[in-house]
Amino acid sequence: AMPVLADEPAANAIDQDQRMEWWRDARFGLFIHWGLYSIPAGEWQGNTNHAEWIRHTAHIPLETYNQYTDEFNPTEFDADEWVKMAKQAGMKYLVITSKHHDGFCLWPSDQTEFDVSSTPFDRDIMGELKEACDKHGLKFCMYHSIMDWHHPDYLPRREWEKDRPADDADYDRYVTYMKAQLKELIERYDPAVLWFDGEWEGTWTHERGIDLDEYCRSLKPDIIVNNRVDKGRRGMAGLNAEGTDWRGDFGTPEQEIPATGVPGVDWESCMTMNGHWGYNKLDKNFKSTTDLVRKLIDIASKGGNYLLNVGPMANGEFPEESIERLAEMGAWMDNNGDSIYGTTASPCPMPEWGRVTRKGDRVFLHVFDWPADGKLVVPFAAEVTSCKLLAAPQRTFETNATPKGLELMLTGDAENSIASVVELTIDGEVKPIK
Ligand code: H79
Repeated sequence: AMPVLADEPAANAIDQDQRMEWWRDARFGLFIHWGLYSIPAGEWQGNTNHAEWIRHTAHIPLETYNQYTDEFNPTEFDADEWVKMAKQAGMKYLVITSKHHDGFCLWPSDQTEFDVSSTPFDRDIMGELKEACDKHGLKFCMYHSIMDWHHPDYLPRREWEKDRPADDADYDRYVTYMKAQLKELIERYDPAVLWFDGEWEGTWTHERGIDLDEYCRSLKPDIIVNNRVDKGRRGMAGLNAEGTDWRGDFGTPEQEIPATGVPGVDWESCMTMNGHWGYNKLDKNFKSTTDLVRKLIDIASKGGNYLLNVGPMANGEFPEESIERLAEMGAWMDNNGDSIYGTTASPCPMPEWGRVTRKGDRVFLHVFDWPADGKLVVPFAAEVTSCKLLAAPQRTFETNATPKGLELMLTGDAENSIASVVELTIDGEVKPIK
């Protein structure tokens, strides 16, 4: 056979820009952390600050934690309801924990008994969600933890683990298990994204990352994989270290938003609505809808995606506070989503009054602080052909070119207290002014 040239793409490799097209347009997705940990709901022996890490943070013995499989019975679970809430919020994709660090599988896996088929709720949760996503036009995606505190072959052990003997553990055998599971997930549920996590432990290596990335791609050539498949991620900032050709299609800032855009790099900030990923019954410290929408705008203005989390309860329902916020974000998105979907990063420095996004010949000004005197300076020079409110296009405004930038003469009150979006149509270039 002909030798394959080093710079020749694999036969099944699909161009990255092509694979990432829907993802870049989507901008807004729902993260779901759900598993056995939703049953203790954050509480263990009087301590109430736990969540999806509860087995680790409360040092729960394996045999004790395993007993939650007898209790997992989310009779109120309705995949259609969940997906409809995401859709109405304006989200374009959904990422759910097929398996978190505790090792429990939310689909009936042929590879383990530690799965939903060993619970009273013997239903294919992943299958139901995939079907609902297809029905409502959302991309169905999966989070899958590399770290696994349950599998006998996973290494290393935590220092407090006394009940999972390490003597006969074989990490290669664990990786074989994980790959067999991923084959099940890809073949049965066809996830658009695989969102890996728990890659930071010393047992996971760059070589293993390359192998896993190629394995997933061999099963589904257009799959999108996050950078946690490999070892490039640097801390919670989530972007890759420079100097190595790390695998993964996008960076993963966690609970933070980059200070500026990152030209040429795809990234997605994942964030909680309150202070936990998994359900915590006492955590009522929810961000306001205004805060959440402005985070989405801030992220879009920097060219990133926002993956916003909900931690459903053990009965299968979303917490009331999450339902409210999704609905309220949706109300803003209904009128203003055109300024988010399919946009690219701001063409100018970040102004004090808000944020800026762009789509072709249109520039969107997200005004957080509506000026009392009506004067708004946008730090770029451009030929403006129209200037109006996106959600109330009958309200048009005058613009003047000044040395500091384009000056808008806003009239009337803010259209929306979260963010009023002014839509500019531009003829020709947009020249930023520093
Ligand atoms: O699934 C949610 C959390 O349970 C999980 N990721 C999100 C999406 C999560 N795992 N760990 N953490 C969050 C915080 C862990 C931080 C650390 Fe590290 C791991 C500190 C040291 C090792 C990451 C890697 C940050 C620095 C190095």
